[in-house]
Amino acid sequence: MKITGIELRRIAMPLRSPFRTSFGVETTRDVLLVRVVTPDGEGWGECVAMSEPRYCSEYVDGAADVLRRFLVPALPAVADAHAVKRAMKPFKGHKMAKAALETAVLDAQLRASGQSFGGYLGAARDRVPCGVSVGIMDSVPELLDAVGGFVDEGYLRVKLKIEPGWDLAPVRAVRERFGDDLLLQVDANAAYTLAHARQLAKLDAFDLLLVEQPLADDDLVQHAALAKLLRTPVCLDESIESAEDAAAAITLGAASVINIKPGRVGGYLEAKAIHDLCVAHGVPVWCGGMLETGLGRAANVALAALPGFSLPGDTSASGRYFATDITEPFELADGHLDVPTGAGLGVDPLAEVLETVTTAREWIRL
Ligand code: OSB
Ligand code: MG
Repeated sequence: MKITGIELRRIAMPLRSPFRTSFGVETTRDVLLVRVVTPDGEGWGECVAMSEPRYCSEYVDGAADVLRRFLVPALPAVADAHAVKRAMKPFKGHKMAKAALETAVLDAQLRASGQSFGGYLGAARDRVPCGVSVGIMDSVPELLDAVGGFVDEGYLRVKLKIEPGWDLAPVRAVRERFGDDLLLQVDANAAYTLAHARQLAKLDAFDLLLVEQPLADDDLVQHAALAKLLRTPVCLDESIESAEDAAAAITLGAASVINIKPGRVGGYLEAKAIHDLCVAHGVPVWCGGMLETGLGRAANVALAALPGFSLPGDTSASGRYFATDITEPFELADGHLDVPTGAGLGVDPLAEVLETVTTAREWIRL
């Protein structure tokens, strides 16, 4: 497929409510979109980097910079997604920027051939069970209200964000209020150290599905040590940036579950490789989220339909995040989202909405 040029488009998406984690508060999702233009059509990729380098080292301005200065100029004039991945490999890191470009090319390629993301990746079902990630709140009653709202909407699993000082009490309160049948898990976003092992082990009493990324992203050995001290399964998010990282984590015993985020690992090809590796090792995976718009969500929902995704993902409905999405909204039905079936992502940006949220755009000719 010939590539004519690339548009980098920055949009600002107000969140319906602030989303607080152990690393910061988000009130507006600042998103970089990559649009690949070919003689036959176009393709879209959403960069999941955040405004500031707090979740990981990437941030939106940095992603835009590495795309325009290094990744886009390295593209062959004729390329498919695999060729794009190879061409970007000499540049270290910047997985989220790479993922956005590779996804845009993959979308263009699949739209041209009439195949859906789900079909291409190997989706095994036509809808996926959905969980919801619930931020840190000012009080336990406020948290119980929020969780109650999501349970009423039909979410099949709840993830609570935790940090030191906001862990046992909110988990206990949610367990007591919503009962033992609620699928419940927690995510620390690297807020603890191994010195907190005894505190974290107290979470064992609440029958959690898993504890996500308790320790720092580069602490694989310490995650392995912690895993031996907990009954709750340890899941890794930030620590896993490649299939090699996943293999190391599994070998070390640092993770018994893996959160796959395509942006964090450099794209859907790598995400699929991690899925295949985990299936081969009997390690359950689930699809994480980065507060994506409908464009990123479409591809995530397709990925989450692969057979190894045996736990509900952070693939919530559009309305959990935005009053108005840039695509037709993803809506929860019976706790599930439908996997798009149209060519490529199977969803299109709504031109007027996209215009209203756009804050900057730039065209790079190849
Ligand atoms: O750690 O999974 C995370 C959002 C932004 C950055 C990191 C994380 C998250 C979430 C929200 O937990 C997942 C979602 O609903 O998109
Ligand atoms: Mg996480």
